[in-house]
Order: sequence, then structure tokens, then C-alpha cells
Amino acid sequence: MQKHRSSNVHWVVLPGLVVAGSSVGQVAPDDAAAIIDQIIDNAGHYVAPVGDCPPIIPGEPSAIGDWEQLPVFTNTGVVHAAVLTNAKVIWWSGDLVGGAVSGLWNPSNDDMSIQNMLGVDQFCAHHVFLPNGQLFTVGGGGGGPPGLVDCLVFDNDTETWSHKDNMAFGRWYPTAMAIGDGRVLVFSGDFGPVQQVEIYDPEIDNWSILPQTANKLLQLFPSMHLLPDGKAFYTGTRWNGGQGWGGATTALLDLETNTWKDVGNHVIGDRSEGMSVLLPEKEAGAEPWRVLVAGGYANGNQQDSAEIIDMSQPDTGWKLIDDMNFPRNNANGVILPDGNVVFCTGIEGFKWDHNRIDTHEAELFDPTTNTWTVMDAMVHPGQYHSISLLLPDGRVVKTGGQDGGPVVYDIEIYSPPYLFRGPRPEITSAPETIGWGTQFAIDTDQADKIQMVSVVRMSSISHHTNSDQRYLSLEFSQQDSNTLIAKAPGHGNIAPPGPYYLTVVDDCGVPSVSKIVLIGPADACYADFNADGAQNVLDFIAFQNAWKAGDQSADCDADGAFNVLDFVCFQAAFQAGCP
Ligand SMILES: [Cu+2]
Repeated sequence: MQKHRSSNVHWVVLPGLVVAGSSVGQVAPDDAAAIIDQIIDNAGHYVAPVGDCPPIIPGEPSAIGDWEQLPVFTNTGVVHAAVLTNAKVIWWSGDLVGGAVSGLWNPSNDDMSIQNMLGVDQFCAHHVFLPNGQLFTVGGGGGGPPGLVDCLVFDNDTETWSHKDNMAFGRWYPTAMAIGDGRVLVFSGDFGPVQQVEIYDPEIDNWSILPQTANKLLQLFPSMHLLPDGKAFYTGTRWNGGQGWGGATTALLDLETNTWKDVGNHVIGDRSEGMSVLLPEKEAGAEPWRVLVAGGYANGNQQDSAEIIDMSQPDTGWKLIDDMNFPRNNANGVILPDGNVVFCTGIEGFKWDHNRIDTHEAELFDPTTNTWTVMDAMVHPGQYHSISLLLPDGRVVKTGGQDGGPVVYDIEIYSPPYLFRGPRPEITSAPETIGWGTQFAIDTDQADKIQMVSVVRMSSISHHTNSDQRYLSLEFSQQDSNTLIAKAPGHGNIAPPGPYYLTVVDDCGVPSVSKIVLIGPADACYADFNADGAQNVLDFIAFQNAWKAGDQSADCDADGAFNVLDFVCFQAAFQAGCP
């Protein structure tokens, strides 16, 4: 079984090897020999340095990354968490620990604060980001079923929560999922569970119920992902309350017809408490159609198994891939800006068992090879309710959890191997908002070294359920030594409107600190005056009609007058064209 990144490393040329900034030829011969011995002894356990990239030393942070425990503790219990667009981290556990309050942590200075959640107990809620970058929570309720109808948003500027429209159904343990037009679907919840699917429109602050044909008995916290064709995929992992509901078949909801179609069962049936990830495709411009489910609990056994389905050919079904190196019930899978996925946390045993075994080691999943590599180990258990999220600086924060073990307030930070592989490229400038399908400039002094431009959607997690998380590798070209021109994702089904980490990754695999951007509809292009997506004579007719009517939109030169200069102006805009 392939557990490591590369198996065919042949060392011939020593001068190309650089250790801590100096070539092997410059270190003492004994040291050089030791390094070479280590390399030969461990051949197959690392990737050879390429060009001037530092070597990857087995067992060292350059190969396995590094977990670090912070000297601070969470200011409240943690079951739910999100990184906000101001790079602060918000978390809460509702009445489980601490009551209806959230805590904010500023990773840059470890400032902590507490916010009132308006008396709404958000234990067992779910959450997604809205197109404007605000965190939106649905349902929950520590009192158990039937759960709350309440929905809240968090305002980063005032650091306060406020109410939004209520859902029709109380939803305890629901899953929310953002879709391509900026609306939010909510599935399941309650102990029934609720079969009705509701949809929220943030522009008018209104929930409505999808037609009855969209009803489906999903399990609690069903894992859902939006596919590039706009369909909502139930990937079969979910919460398990021990009721023996049985394994639901994975299924696809078509939002145009409001009907479900079965996709088939996992190879390992009844996989509850696993983690589901819409897989990164590292090839620039590739659409994310593959889904990974890993770990969990099936047929009474904790799972180290993992399966993938390619939803561009759903008839091919779920297929087992290599097992993880450890069983992981309640794992957290976190997409990194280089397109790999770090799996951490998880236990061996059912979530409420007091004699469970904690899995402390992280492992890295490479979606190009579908292989797992053991990484550094964390100190504290990552049990049921624990959370892990990507920070804008490329590190991963892990904390929280309880049940079957102590409440964890300790914060641990994982620095993936890419942070030990040489200097980081830097984004010196990029747009704050990026329109679908547009081209945009990224300023970086390392433009000639950049191998990848990626966006990772900012997301939130609870109960190992993260519907929003996704990664896209963007097509790009180098304009000059300081500028890249990247092509934004084409539409909302690939990149639902909302906040993303924009990152450049260099030829040593080292990512920049990410810039937080909003991706969404492109600004209307003036030359496409009738907004039909095409530039032709109809735009001139529409412009002329607006001009005749004295419509503000036809005051092209914005001088307050309607005259021939507006036609000159429009002709120039038309010739310049739309992106
Ligand atoms: Cu729970």
C-alpha cells in the first residue's frame, strides 16, 4: 500500500541539494555523509528537492509538519467554529458548555472576547457563509428535538449577532449548504428528522419550503456538497445517535426539478460519523466532481477506510481507495491551499465510549495520488465535537470537543510541511472582490516562481460536517516579473458567492499567506448594455432607447447632460469590450 508521497527517488547530483540555505558541498563531509545516508535509507519516504528547494527530511517538520500548543485557551466550549473574513476565529458550544455565548479569538494577538447569542442556544446548529461574507447559522438547540427555528448572522464590525427570518421547521442537527445563486439550503434536523428542504434568500431575508417532491428522509447532519452542475449531493456520512436508522443511499437533489435520484451505497455501508470532502483538483481550471468519504463508524466498527466517487460519472459508483493509517471516527478533513487535505482528530471507538482510543497523528491526503501520509501528532484528543479549520496563514487550528473524554479548551495549531520548505511567496496586491469569469491581476514579487493560484472557500465546521469547504485551482499566466493574471471561477455552482482564501503557491510547494476575497457576480459590463451576455447591435439599440428616455444609465460620460458625447463614450466602451 502506497502510504508515502514518492517512491522513486534517485540521488545523483549532490550540488543541487540545499540544506538550510547552504549546499551540501559547503557542509562538513561527515554531515553530508549522514544526510546522504539518511536519504538513501529512507528512499521512498519523501520527495527529493527540486532545483533550489530545501530537502524534505523524514521525521522532520519539512516532511510531517508540526503541531504546536498555544499558551492560550478557548474562552468558551467549542463545538461549532468558523474563521471570519477579518481573520478572527469564532466558536461556541451553546448550552453544552457556557450557554448561549460565542467566543472570538484573534490569532494575531491572542485577544479573546465573548458575544451574547441573544438567548438562542446554538448547540447542534449548522452554518455557512453568505455572499456578503457574513456567517449565518441555522437551528440547533441544546434542549434536543424538535430544535429551534431561529437563524442568526454575525456582524464582524460590531461583533454582534442578530436575528434573521425563522425557518418553518425546528431543526436540531441540520445541515446548511450554500448554492450558486447565493441562497442557502437546509436539510434534515430534528429527531424525525424533518424531511422538508427549506431555502433561504439573503437578499430578501426570507425562508421558503421547496416543493414536496424535494422531501427526503435524510439522517441528522447529512453531509452535503454542491456539485458543478448545481445539484446538491448527499454523500452518505452523517450523525449517528445509535437508533439504527440504517444507511441511507447516497443521493442527488436536482434543484431545477426538485427531485432526488439515488446514487448508490458506499462500499462500506452505513458509514456514519465520517468526514466528507469535495475533493480539490489541482489541475488549473478543473472542476471539482470527486467526493471523498473517510473514517466514521460502520456496522459497529470504527473505520480507517475511505472511498471516492467521481460525480462526473456517477454510474461508476463509490470505490474504496487506500485505507487511512488510523481509524478515525469523527475526523476533521481540512483542505489546504496547495490542494492537499489534512485529516486530523478522530477516535477509535464510538463517540460516547469512555474507553475509546484517541488518534493523535494527523495524515495528509493527496487527491492527485489518492494516498495518505502520516504527519506529526497533536497533544490533546480530537474527539467527538472537535473542530479543525484552515487559517489565512496556511496553518490549521484544532480545538474543542467533549463526550467520552474531557472538554478540550486547549488550542493546537498545525503547520503543514509546506511551511518548512523555504521562504514564502507573497501577494502584495489583489482585488478584494472578484467577479465570476473575469480576469484579475495578482501582484507578487515571485511571479516567475508561482506554480499554482488557488482559492479555498472559507467555511465552518461542526460535528465533522463542513458542506461549504472547496478548493479551486485557477488558470493563470505571468504578465511580468511582478504580476500574474488569473482567471476567476466561471460561475456560482463551482464557486458559490462568498468569502475565499486566495493563495499563490511557488515551485517548492510553499503557499503565500492567503488574501481574503469575495467571489461573486461580475460587475455589470457597460458595453453589454442590455446585459444579455453578448456584445452586438442590440446593445446600441438599448443604449439609444435609454438615452432617448433620459435614463441615467445612458449618461455615459456622467456629465449630467444627454448629448452626442454619450454616444461617443458608449462607442468607446463597446470597442474596449467586456472581459
Ligand atoms: Cu453533538
